Amino acid sequence: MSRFPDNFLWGGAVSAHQLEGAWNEEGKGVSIADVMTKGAHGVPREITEGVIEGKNYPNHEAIDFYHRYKEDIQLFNEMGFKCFRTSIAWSRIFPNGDETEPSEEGLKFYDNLFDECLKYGIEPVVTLSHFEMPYHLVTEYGGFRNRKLIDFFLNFARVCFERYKNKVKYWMTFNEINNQANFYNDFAPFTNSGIRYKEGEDRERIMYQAAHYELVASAKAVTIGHEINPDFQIGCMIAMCPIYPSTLHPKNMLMAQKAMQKRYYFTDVHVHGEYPVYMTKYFERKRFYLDITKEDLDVLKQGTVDYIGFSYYMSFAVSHKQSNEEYDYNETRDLVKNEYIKASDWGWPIDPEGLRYSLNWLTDMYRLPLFIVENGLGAIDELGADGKIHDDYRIEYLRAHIEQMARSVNEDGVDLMGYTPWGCIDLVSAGTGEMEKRYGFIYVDKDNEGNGTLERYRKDSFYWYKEVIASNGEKL
Ligand code: P53
Repeated sequence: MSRFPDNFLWGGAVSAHQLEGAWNEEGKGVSIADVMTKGAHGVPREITEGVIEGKNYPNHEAIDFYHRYKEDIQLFNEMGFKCFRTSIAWSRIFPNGDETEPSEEGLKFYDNLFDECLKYGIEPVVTLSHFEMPYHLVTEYGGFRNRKLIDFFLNFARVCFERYKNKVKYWMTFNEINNQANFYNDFAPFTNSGIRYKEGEDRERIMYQAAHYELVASAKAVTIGHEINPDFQIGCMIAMCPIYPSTLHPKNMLMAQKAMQKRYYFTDVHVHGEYPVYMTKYFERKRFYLDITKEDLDVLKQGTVDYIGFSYYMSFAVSHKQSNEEYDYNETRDLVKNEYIKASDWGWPIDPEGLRYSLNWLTDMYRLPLFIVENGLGAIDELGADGKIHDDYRIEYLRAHIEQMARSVNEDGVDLMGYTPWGCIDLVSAGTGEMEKRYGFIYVDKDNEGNGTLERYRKDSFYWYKEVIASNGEKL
């Protein structure tokens, strides 16, 4: 007996800005990903004021998927992909973000891309906003600080839904919308919301306001999408890192619960169409007088999602600090190392059971179908002289996670739609901008400095994953 449903969506995931390149071709505007330089583990990417000559912007060329997508999709087909998750670069469709008419060249590219997938029976799974809003919306409007962004996003969403309504069925609105719960870090507010903080600003209040506008934009997009095609399946997208208590001390248990609320209330709004009461209480206590209108609350109620898409890479652990009587969560301050599990070379804890825990937790909380739209191991790979890449560590990581997925489905009854491991072809890391933090089944010959032939090679994991798909998860 098969361990996954017959129609299980095996595939792989990427985002436009991390692989397409062609950053200024055929009318594309500058996006927020185009002004981020290369960093490294422990070295943040610099966010520059516009594109500055002489800096290393790895997303400008990325892996040149824009010109090589046919060859790459053929390789995905060779692995037997049932689906392919990518995003639509907002700045190809609306170069500045505030135009009224979309760019036909941009739309045409995604027509060709989706047609190429459908030719092989590969179902496109599309994220609308994946860390790549037009940069003009940052400089001119302050990103999602500004309510006007709701309408700009909706113009974009409407155009995509109309244009691809017969090609794309599975959609997601905002990628990892809850990353910005880590608002002390500059990366997440910028990539999620196009926010650059100024000295002395109340980072947290600004983040909650931006997230509110995004949640409204998302809900409205769900409603519009369902009007355009009632068969659309439109999901949210959450970065799922379950938060464990550091010890058995009840204060740590309570701290873990409060931390989970701060990272996952986003899901409550997406799924239930309203703010959980702990958040309204929190806003009151903090005196965050947010711009949340009666009409917004109706919009949220109307546009609840069809499924929960989420990424899973790791779990977190949290410890309560004596001084924190209110049990407020500060992701930069409160996370601690979990001594029971190992971490990747980039310090990401590796915790396969945490995936089963997450699948059960999300099911208990929300009772919706779940879709694991990212999972994987970022690692250094060695290209051998024989053109082979022996990435057994990656196989081991994925095998352990798929094993937990199978148990969740078969023993726990979790309703799981599919699995799309991240960076199915090597691409630019979002967090560090490195090429050499690789996730792929397909190796791309390019290094951190941008040197290489861009040639593609099948890794050992390529052949392994092909067998996993062919056996519907039996042969791990
Ligand atoms: P990279 C942080 C924590 C969890 C997921 O990440 C994250 C991040 C941001 O770095 O991002 C997601 O490339 C994201 C992808 C990203 C992938 O995880 O930093 O949706 O765009 O590439 C892996 O190793």
